[in-house]
Amino acid sequence: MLIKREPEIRSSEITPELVYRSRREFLRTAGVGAVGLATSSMWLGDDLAAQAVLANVKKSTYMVADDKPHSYEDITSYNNYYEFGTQKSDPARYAGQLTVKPWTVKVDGLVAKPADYALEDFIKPHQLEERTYRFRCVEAWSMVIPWVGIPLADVINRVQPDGKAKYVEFTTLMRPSEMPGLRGGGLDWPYTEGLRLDEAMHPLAFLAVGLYGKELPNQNGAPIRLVVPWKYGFKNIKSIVRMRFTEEQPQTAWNKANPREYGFYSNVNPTVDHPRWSQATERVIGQLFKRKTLMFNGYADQVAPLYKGMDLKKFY
Ligand SMILES: Nc1nc2c(c(=O)[nH]1)N[C@H]1C(S)=C(S)[C@@H](COP(=O)(O)O)O[C@H]1N2
Ligand SMILES: [Mo]
Repeated sequence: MLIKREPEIRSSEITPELVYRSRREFLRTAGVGAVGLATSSMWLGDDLAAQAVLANVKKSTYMVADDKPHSYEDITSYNNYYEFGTQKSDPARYAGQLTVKPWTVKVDGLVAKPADYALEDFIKPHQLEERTYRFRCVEAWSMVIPWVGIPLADVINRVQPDGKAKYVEFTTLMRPSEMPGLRGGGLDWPYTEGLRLDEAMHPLAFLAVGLYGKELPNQNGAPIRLVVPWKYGFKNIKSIVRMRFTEEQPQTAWNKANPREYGFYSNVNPTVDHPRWSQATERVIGQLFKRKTLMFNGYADQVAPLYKGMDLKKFY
């Protein structure tokens, strides 16, 4: 079923994977880090400017997965994005029709600088980096994905939550005319997620706007999505239109739909089974043998202190 092919690359695309790879190789051998490129304020709104910026970001050496990244084809054809349907192939088939430019993110709640931010004012080119993270879905499959984006903490520091804020809630776009899955899917739309503020400020928490040096494909959550690599995939909310800072723990779409199966924390934990299946192992997409699931998806050294003293069976 998962047939490996070369990624299909439109001739209009400036940075196919192979070019990207060789450029990365070049940058490494040339010892070049960040390459300063077009930084006009409309950079993400303009296809060419965005491609030029995204193809040349610095590669983070900071806490990345050691495995080889999955292919562009795997990452962009086997997706969960219920707004477009519940089949793994639905997002690739239907998300192309989603309009992602222009895009604004509303920041509100307990924050000093609430506003409707144009995406390009939210994501500064010089802060971009590539982070290759292991990704673990609660359905017990995993991939390794080279994201491009900025640390979530950078954005949070800029909008300045006030002293009372303890959580941040994220909301996905809800646009029935472009999202056929909103008619079903069993979730109470719009899709929402949340993090405790200290989790959100953790240096591993990331806002992705790109993948493999290109703009995020719609099926992966364009134009901006969350990546929290120590948590199950459903925490990684796509196509974010709102960030709200709160004192109370926000509700989350999956917890509302099935509180017994999906908790607020959703940390990857091989010792706490899902009520309907084990979390001890995972199927690595494209590989024959299962691998053992690691505590906090392999990021325990970095994130375990966030949960010190908590009963992780209770706070699942
Ligand atoms: N808005 C929204 N975000 C979402 C989902 C969704 O259905 N809607 N699915 C989640 C789940 S279950 C997973 S596993 C990941 C999948 O991300 P990927 O398709 O980029 O691998 O997105 C998460 N974010
Ligand atoms: Mo998932």
